[in-house]
Amino acid sequence: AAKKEAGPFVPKYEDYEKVYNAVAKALEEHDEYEDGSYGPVLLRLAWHASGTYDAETGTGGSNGATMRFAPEGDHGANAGLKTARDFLEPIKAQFPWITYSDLWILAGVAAIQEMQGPIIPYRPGRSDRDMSFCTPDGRLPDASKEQKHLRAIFGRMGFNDQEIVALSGAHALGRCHTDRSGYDGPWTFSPTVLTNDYFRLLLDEKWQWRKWNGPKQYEDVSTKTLMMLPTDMVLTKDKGFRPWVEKYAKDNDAFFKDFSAVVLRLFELGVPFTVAEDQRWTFKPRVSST
Ligand code: CCH
Repeated sequence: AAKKEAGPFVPKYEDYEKVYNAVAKALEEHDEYEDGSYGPVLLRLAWHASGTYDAETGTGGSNGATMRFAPEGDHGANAGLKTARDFLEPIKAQFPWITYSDLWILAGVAAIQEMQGPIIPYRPGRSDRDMSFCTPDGRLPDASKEQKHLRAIFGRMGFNDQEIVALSGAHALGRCHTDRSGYDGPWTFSPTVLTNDYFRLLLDEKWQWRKWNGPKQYEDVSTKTLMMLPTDMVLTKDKGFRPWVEKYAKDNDAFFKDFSAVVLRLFELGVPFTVAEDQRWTFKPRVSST
């Protein structure tokens, strides 16, 4: 009988699950970073990889992982994301069959879930592309701008007002860094746990312009330890945005449900999947939520 040839390696659910678990374990082990987790910066990497999508031309999005290359890696909006890419290098080395594009998004899913957020269904299918696929600068939002800009940037990806507000709830996580964006400080008191606190604080705290040498940002009047960007505050001022801020501030379950749905869409923009929509996978969080 002819010797059976080993065909090309076709990764299955169990293989991606191993990668998920490796990211989750690395998050747990490297609690020395900043507020105690690489989760926020990993989520930002997945968002900036995806948020370059342009629905009209079908360019950008998470397929390609073109942020590996200059010029895209050097775009101002991507300052500091090398930290997240470097964090994932050992995992890429351990599982060389996964593409950077699928890995960055899987790491974003793991970051959300391991920071006690909702389950984000996932499917693979992204391929890495060369630097000729780098997107032009200016596709990601500018924090100093107003509602017109937000609607132009997110509208280009295909998102409406409700989805813009739900996505912005990610700012419950992480912080701004003066050496990255120029802004400074966290939005909430628990920047490594996903909650609807961003919306609650937006409405419940009094905010004033911070007096400092940096770019224009808000600080909370009572503790002066939290911050909001001009684009964050716009969500409470605009008639189309505000009702959603109020809804999510009152209802964490509604926020989690809508956040999961919109992040799933964000992470899939522009990806030519061969796996059907009803074949998405979910991975079990390593952390137990409270
Ligand atoms: Fe954001 N974000 N973001 N953001 N963001 C920053 C940090 C994080 C804007 C600006 C900034 C989303 C939408 C917007 C995260 C997730 C999301 C920073 C500080 C700026 C500035 C960067 C620094 O200095 O390190 C603007 C403007 C918008 C839209 O209007 C969306 C959407 C998401 C995800 C769904 C996360 C997480 C962070 C924290 C990163 C960290 O390193 O802690």
